[in-house]
Amino acid sequence: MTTAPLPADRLLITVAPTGAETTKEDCPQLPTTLEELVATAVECEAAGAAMVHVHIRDDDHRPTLDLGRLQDTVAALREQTSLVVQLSTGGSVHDPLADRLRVLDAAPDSCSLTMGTTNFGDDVFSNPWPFVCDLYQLSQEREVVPEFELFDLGQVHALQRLLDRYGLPFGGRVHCDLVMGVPGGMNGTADALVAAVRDLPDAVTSWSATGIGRSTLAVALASLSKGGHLRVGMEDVLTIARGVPVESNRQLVERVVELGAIAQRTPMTTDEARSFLGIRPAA
Ligand code: KMH
Ligand code: ZN
Repeated sequence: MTTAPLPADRLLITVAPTGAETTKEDCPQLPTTLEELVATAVECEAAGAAMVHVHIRDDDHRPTLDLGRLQDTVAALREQTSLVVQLSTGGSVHDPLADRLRVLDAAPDSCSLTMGTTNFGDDVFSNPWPFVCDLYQLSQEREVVPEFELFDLGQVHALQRLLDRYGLPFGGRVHCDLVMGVPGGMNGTADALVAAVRDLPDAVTSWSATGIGRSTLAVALASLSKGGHLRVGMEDVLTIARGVPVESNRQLVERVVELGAIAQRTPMTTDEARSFLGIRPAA
């Protein structure tokens, strides 16, 4: 895999448009159908996103890991966009581990890979160590580039342990995403971000951060000031200001493009992102 060094002013923007937690009833503008997801992805690419983190829904708008739907989603996103397609292997807190492993059968460019179990509001997001190891080895075998999701400092440490045991991911790059402000995970503050970044393994080649809910701006600004990248989207935040609902994922992407411009960072193109993350060029 050839990876070109990019100027440090480039900013990787990942959009997480849907998630598994918000209902369509509570948020009718949430993209839950394939048509809505693709339309959102097209808009977000035009606005500056280079990667899409995907959760899908069934005909009743409920989270699903149905393999046929996942395959159709990957195909549609590849046809209509040039975004790096990252499928969530986190799914919802109710998904069995076996179904989450099977996500890789849909052959995405990238997959999320959470580095440990986290209390998740009133629920538990289960990621036992043997599951993490199985999923990582499967990603290497299938040549899918993982994004390591880090919800707390213990998971930063666990990433070192995983890399020591199984070596580098497919593509040779190590990209992490700090998911901050989940009730049960690390706090969504600049101080917590600095602590997590300080402890990242030396093998990490890039990292982004996202702040859940009200922590979104604090985390985005802290990430930019530490030279990190950004994830935004309606999976993570549903208000654009206190009490003001988000209208669309594009609105969130546009806002971080503006924040990036103030920090003199330019959104990466999708081709640049592929090279940067060690993902094969688009077919
Ligand atoms: N929906 C959460 C339980 C991921 O996508 O990998 C897990 C999650 C992380 O969203
Ligand atoms: Zn997710």
